[in-house]
Amino acid sequence: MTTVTAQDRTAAFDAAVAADERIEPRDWMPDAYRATLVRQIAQHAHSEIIGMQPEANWITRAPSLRRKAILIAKVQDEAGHGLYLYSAAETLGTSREELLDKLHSGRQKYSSIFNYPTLTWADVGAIGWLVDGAAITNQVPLCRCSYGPYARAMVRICKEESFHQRQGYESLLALSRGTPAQHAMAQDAVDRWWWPSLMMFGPPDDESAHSAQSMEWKIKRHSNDELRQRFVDICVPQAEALGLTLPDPQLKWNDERGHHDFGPIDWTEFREVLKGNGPCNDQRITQRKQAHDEGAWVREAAAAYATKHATQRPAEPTTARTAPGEATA
Ligand code: FAQ
Repeated sequence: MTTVTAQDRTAAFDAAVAADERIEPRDWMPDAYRATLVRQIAQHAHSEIIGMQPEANWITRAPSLRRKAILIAKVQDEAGHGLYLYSAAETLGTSREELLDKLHSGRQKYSSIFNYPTLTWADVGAIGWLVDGAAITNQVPLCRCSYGPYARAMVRICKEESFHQRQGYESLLALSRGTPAQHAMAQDAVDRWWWPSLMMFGPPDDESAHSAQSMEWKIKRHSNDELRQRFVDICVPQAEALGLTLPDPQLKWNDERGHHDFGPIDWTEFREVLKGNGPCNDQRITQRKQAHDEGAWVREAAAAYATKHATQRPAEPTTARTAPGEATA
């Protein structure tokens, strides 16, 4: 019998990643790869569920039944994304309870973007256009992530995010083409959400602690700055079509680079938000913990129901099931 050494396992893992094969839950993987995935997937899952709050703030005040129905569906989609992602993290041996506990106690992060307030209805459109737009730019490459369950979750999430982005764009377009007051409201929302959206991509490459290793493992396929640049290039013509201005006087096409140049990002603000000093950090976590506590009875009931059905599983039917009125063979 041949003995598989740690070296053999590492070599097999490296070869699979190099060949663009997927790593699956039962495959051996380095501890640091597992830890990086749990960190990123958890942060992503937390972002989806905390991200429900700023938009849900407008459900009761949506300007029409159609807008309300769309917004409810969108917020519900974000909850679903969180659940796919917690499930992906579970395949790495980390329970949802543990991750939620880390979120509630501040030991794990969620995206900086959700610490900003939604002050007007136009913010819902700006979130759809810019925040979902940034999310898609970042997440489409994650569909090719080396870890199978994360990559597969991302395929479905990206389809839904893409719809979210379009609804945000359409909503902003309606405002931009509306009355002068509506146009001004759309412009004000874009002015406030533009820079925080650029921060979603993470710190600049030379300050990104995890990028190099995550790219080597093919968890991340592009660096933070590459994706940020891609997003800026996508948004400029879309802003023109919307009739809105991006709040950056230094934004201009650079023929030599084949990209838009843009002004400096306020990384001090980013770091402050990450430290918990953003406009809504306390509110988001307080509300999240309250929702978790108030939902305890639902989790208990669901667990009791699952236990009951696991112990009282009905015997397999011995004959084929037939629809009413259908003749049995
Ligand atoms: N906010 O070394 P890097 C959405 C942290 S989903 C907070 O560059 P990495 C859908 C980072 O964790 C939005 N923290 O890190 C939606 C690390 O800290 P740590 C979320 C940030 O992982 C739309 C440290 O800084 N999307 O919007 C942020 O290689 C509308 C050093 O950074 C994802 O999570 C930030 N912006 O790259 C929902 C996508 N940036 O862990 C509702 C998946 C960085 O050492 C409504 N995640 N940090 O303590 C990723 O692609 C990556 O994790 C990055 C960061 C790109 C976010």
